[in-house]
Amino acid sequence: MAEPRIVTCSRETKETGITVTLNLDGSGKNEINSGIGFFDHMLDGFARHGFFDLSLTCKGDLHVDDHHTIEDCGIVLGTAIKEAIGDKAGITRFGHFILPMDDALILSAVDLSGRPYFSYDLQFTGEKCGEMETQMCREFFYAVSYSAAMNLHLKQISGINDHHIMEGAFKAFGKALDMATSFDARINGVLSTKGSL
Ligand SMILES: [Mn+2]
Repeated sequence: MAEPRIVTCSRETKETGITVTLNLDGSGKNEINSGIGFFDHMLDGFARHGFFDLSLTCKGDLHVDDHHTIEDCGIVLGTAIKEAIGDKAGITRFGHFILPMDDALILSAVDLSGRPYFSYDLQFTGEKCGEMETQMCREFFYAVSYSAAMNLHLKQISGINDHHIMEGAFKAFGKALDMATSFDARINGVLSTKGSL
């Protein structure tokens, strides 16, 4: 295989300071410190099940709320994904997974098309999981999808427990992205009728 696809991205604003190092060809080991325990737990599931090595540190304005921290982590992670996949030569491009987690069944489908599109259909009943607002799940994945310029669909097929629904979504996304970023020896160059993505 070619060199591992590793990038580091940083972003500094008055609201957050974030550094992400992502290795698409990793083993799932990760070190996540966003300041929000539940969100760290979600990113651990994404990295572990996508076999991405991920380190993320964020110093955010959590005295306000969790909004800027989670949204901005999505922006930086999406940027890292975009940079790490590079010219997309030889990769599968499409990925999908249906992940069961107890009561929850979550579908994730991605196309690393270069055209951002986001479709989201998760329904939470509570306002929070730990210190993470459930409505920030949508903001996070929206930020990832447009920063990475990917088409991302997340759909809840079933589910009752908010923790399971959200964790199922992060893991399903990791699995789908792992598939989309994987190399296929049959692919010569970029897999597109247009010749580039
Ligand atoms: Mn859990």
